Amino acid sequence: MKVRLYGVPGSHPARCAELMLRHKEIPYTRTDLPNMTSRYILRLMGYGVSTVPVMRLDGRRVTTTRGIARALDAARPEPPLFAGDRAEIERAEAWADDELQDGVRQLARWAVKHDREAMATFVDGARMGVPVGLLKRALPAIRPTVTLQLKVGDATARACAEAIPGQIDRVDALLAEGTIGGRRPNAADFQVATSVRLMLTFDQLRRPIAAHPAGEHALRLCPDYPGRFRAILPEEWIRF
Ligand SMILES: N[C@@H](CCC(=O)N[C@@H](CS)C(=O)NCC(=O)O)C(=O)O
Repeated sequence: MKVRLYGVPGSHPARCAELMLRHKEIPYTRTDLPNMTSRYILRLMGYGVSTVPVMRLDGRRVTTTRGIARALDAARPEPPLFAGDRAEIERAEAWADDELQDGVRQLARWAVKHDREAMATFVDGARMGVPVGLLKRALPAIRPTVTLQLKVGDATARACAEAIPGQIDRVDALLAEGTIGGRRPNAADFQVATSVRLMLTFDQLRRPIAAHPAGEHALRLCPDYPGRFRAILPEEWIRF
């Protein structure tokens, strides 16, 4: 099986796809496209979507984390990504994909604008065809172009931050009822864990989230993840 995965540096859904590939023990190569311009490149590559992850699987184009989960299960059924109550797993996966993933993405986009140091921390491990050290040296020139496209306002970011404690409670509930957190992780496990893992890159959220089963689950499934946001969130946005 020949797999090439495309992401962008720091992308939590791209990490979700990577974790599913590793879970299936499918060798792959990863390429990172530049953040905030990836959508134009994807169009030129013929993927017909504007978001990563996308994947080339034995010559076939596969898009989105949910599409990738199903394509991987079809290509290599063991270990399955939907073992057990498939409807419950798909419900949790859809919630995590639609709500959890995007809320923390919006907050991270706002935070990149407000923490000048953050961008450099998220390129650690990036596979863009240039050494990471060189990439970091180029960031002062690249940063203004990228941040210009980060259009998340304070009201949106605040709503996303305020939603996090409720989302963590919901992840705890999914763990308690056994939809996720079983012996063999499923597609919802990877979808949930990578979004919670991105939350854990915020200095102000790390400790309260790590105290929850949701935090322990994210760190267990996704121990290595780049990036750090310093204490740039207004305290009144943090509702733990
Ligand atoms: N929910 C989808 C979309 C993922 C998504 O939005 N990815 C972001 C990176 S984290 C992206 O590619 N954004 C590019 C853009 O919006 O231009 C999935 O899981 O595949």
